[in-house]
Formats: sequence, C-alpha cells, structure tokens
Amino acid sequence: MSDPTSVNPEAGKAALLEAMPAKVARRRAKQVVVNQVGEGEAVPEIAVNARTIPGILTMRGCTYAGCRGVVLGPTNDILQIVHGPVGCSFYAWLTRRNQTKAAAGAPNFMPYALTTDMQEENIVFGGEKKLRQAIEEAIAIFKPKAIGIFATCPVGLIGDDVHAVARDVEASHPGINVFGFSCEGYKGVSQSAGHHIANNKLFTDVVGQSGTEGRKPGKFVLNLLGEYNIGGDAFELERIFDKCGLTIQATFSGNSVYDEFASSHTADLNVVMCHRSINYLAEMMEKKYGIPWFKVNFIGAHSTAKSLRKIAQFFNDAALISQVEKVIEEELAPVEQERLRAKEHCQGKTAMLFVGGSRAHHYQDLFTELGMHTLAAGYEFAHRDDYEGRKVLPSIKVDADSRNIEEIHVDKDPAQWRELKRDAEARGLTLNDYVGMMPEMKDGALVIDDLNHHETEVLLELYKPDIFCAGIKEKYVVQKHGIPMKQLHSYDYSGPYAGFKGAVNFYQEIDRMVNSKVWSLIQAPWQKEPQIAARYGWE
Ligand code: CFM
Repeated sequence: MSDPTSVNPEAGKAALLEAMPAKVARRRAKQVVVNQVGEGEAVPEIAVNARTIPGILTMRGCTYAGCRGVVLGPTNDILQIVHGPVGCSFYAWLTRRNQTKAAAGAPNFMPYALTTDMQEENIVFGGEKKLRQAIEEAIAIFKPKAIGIFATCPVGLIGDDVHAVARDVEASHPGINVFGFSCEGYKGVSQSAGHHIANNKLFTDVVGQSGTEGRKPGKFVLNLLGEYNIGGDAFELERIFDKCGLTIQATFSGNSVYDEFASSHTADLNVVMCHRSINYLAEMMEKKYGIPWFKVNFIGAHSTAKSLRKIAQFFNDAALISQVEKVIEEELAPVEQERLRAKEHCQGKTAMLFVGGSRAHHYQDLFTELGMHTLAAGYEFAHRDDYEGRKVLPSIKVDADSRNIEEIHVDKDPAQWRELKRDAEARGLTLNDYVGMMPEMKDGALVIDDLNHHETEVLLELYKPDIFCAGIKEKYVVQKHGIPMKQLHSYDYSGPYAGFKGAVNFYQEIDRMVNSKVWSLIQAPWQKEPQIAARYGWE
C-alpha cells in the first residue's frame, strides 16, 4: 500500500514536467494544479479546454464522438446516419456500452451502424447525392420517425451541407423529423464541442415537438439529464425512481426514445448528472420553459441517497419525502453491509482517476465510501466550471475554439413558460449550481487536465497508486506497470455502478482488484532484461 502523503505534490508536479521541452512544460504547468481549497470553496485556477499539444498522446476523443457517440448514441429509435468514411462509424459501433431496452414491438436501431461510406470520388465531387440516397434507402428499410445526420471531418472540409439534405428529405417525407449535426471531428478541441452541438440541435429541433399530451402520468415528473446508461446504470436508476414514486419523463439519453425527448418540456424539473455534457440543454430549457435544474450524483450509495432527498425536497410533498426515506432505508441496509465488509480490505488504499468530463469527480465518492484516498484526478475535456465550480463562469475567457460553437439565443416562450421553482431557493435548495471537482478534493491532491501518456507513466512510477481509473487506451500501459486498472468509461464489461445496487458491484470489484496478488507476481520481460537484443533482416 502506498503512503498517500509520501510524495510532495509540488515535487510530483515537477517530475511530470521534467522531461518536456521548455515551451511544452510551460503550457502543461498551467494544466497541472496542486489542489488547495480556501475560503468560499476557492481553488486555484486550472487551464483547460485548450488545444492538445500535437504528438503528446492525449486521452481525448473528437467532436463527432461527443455528439454522435455520447449524447445521441444511447437513444434507440432515432435513426442515426454518419456521413463520412466508414471508419468514423465503425469505431463508434457499440463500443461505449450504452444499453437499451426497446418496448415490445418498438424499433431499436442501436445495433446498426449506418454510414454513407464516403469514397475518394465523393470527396472530389461532393457527397450530398450519396447521403440523400443513403437516407432514402434507410427510410425504406427502417421507417423511422426521426433521423439524425452526423457530419465527419471530410464533410466539413469539402462543404457538403447536411442541413440542406435534412430539409430536402423532410420536405419529401412529411412526418419524419430529420436533423443534421455539424459535428465534424475538428470543430472543437475535444468531445466537449460535440456535446454542445448535440444539445443545440436537440433543443431547436426535438425538444417541444410534441404537445402537452406527451406528459407521462404521475405527480412528480422530471427529466434525468446527463445519464447515458453505460453498463445498465439507467436501468438501476429507473428502478429506484419508480420505487420512490418519481416519473422520469425523459432521460438524456440513456435508454431513451424520440417521443420522450420531444415531450421533455412537459416535465417539472431537470436533474443533471453529467454537468459537462448537458448543462447547455438544462440552461436553455429553463430559459424557454421555466424548468428549474439542479445537479445530482447517483454514483455512490450515499450520494444517491442525498440526491433522492434533494429531489423530494424540491417537490416538497410529505408523502414523497416519507416514501423516499423508506426507499433509502430499505436499499441502504444491504449496501452498507457490503460497503463495510469491503472497506475493511480497502481502507487507506489509493486511487487515481482520469476520465472524461464528470466521472473523475463522481467516482471519488465511491472510493471515499471505501475509505480510499484519491491522490490525483483529472478530466479529459472538462471546462473550468467542472473543476472549480460554476462560480467561475463569468471569468471564463472565450477563445477562438469555443467561439466556433454556436451559442443559441433563447427567449422565454410566454405560451409555454411555467413557474415551477416552488420556492425551492427560499427553502434552502441550491438551484443552477455545480460546485465542481476541486472543492471536494483534498489539499495537496494533483489535478491534471488532458493527461497524456508520458505523465501517466510518471504518475504510476512516482505514486504507485493501488488502482488507476481511465479508459481502454490507458488500460494495458497501466497493467504493465503492475497496477490494477479500472475502466470507468466502459466499466470493463461490468456494471451497473450507479445507484444502490451499482455501488455494491463497485465495492466488490474494487475490493477484488486492489487486493489481488496477481500484479506483484508478474514480471515483464523488460524488467528482467531492460534491453532486448534484436537482429535486423539485413545483418
Ligand atoms: Fe459525461 Fe459520460 Fe463523462 Fe461524457 Fe464520455 Fe462516458 Fe466519460 Mo467516456 S457524457 S463527460 S463524453 S459522464 S463517454 S458516459 S465515460 S468520457 S466521464
């Protein structure tokens, strides 16, 4: 077990930057911060959402991934057609493990990968005709009610207009909602731009398309934003919400269907799980329809209980409050038993988390529940508000890359706007806020944005954490260092980890991983013989 206090954080930071050329080290120095929480949850400023240094081997993905894969991917009856070379579609094909359960007799397009498979000829002479043909073919086969078209890098470079094609198809197929996304991979510095593009289009073309008759029955109707049903997380949350008597109008977008998006404006509350990917939609829905939002976290049993209580307090209904308390009591008892059992083996061990734009924060709660310390954490593509809290929003500088993404001007819709706040703020509830990751981390922890391969290796050698959490690109590098590695994107083909049952799964897996002896028994060939002699063909 490593001693979390044994490495001086400033020395740790210096070690990360040591081998870098001076210019690169100067830039990275602003993206690596030693955490310190001051008065009013003030934390040091971190440089984020900046272009990745070429060649540094980033963990990031592209804008198309954030739009097509992340936000739209988990919905099952919007036919999604990727306009681009086949690889963009193929490598996004079911790799995120977002699950879905289509209703009996309802379509489920998720297992399909639809692409225009652009060829050189289309790049030279334009691909709009091919896209149009592909859509016609898809309509004939699948008969969808909605179609999303996703533009990849070459589409933007040659100037194909996916929106014009969408309008054209819509005109000849009334009743099918067709919308295009200008989510070319290069549009922003990371996936994050793709989230924003997806939010914008969903807001302008899908949310509010159905009338109030689309509202589901129930007294407490809310949308769950930023939950994508990885490894079945949404199924567990649906179970808990149902037991509490809460109705989920729409989840954006785990286990969701088009009609739920279209009628999501009829809900009375938006709760936001992943702030980074969906805060835009929450803000826009509040402006237009008056739907209030607040942040929740269903990763961790105690965080789940806290979030459920906040929802019940918002609705301010005695029966709901007592039902939620009953559910928490019932669910928490077996979870606590398992937590305390696992905690005995995990207490004092150390973790590092480098994931996306929200999980590096959320999963710290699960490790804390096990008595473990987070030595270092960071996001791949989050913004300053996800690190430092939304209080820094007014001081965030808008650069050329962010300006690239459209900010939609939204006005109140007097015909549809409802007063829904129920005096929540007067009753002490905080709305429209996210405190961010850093204020909830210990002083001295390293916070690193857009971690790269070299820094990963330095961290592993220096701190020797008991577990490292990231994605598939990092997995085998970490394991070769003899350190267990947990994928927090795909969950290593396991899950769910959300809610009460998810917490139990996580405790058990982490217990097994950090206490396994297997890693200390293996020795890689290069540890025995640092230089392996090679014989060249011409010798
Ligand atoms: Fe939100 Fe996500 Fe994440 Fe994200 Fe993602 Fe994901 Fe993620 Mo992978 S929406 S920011 S773009 S919680 S796919 S479900 S795991 S990087 S931390």
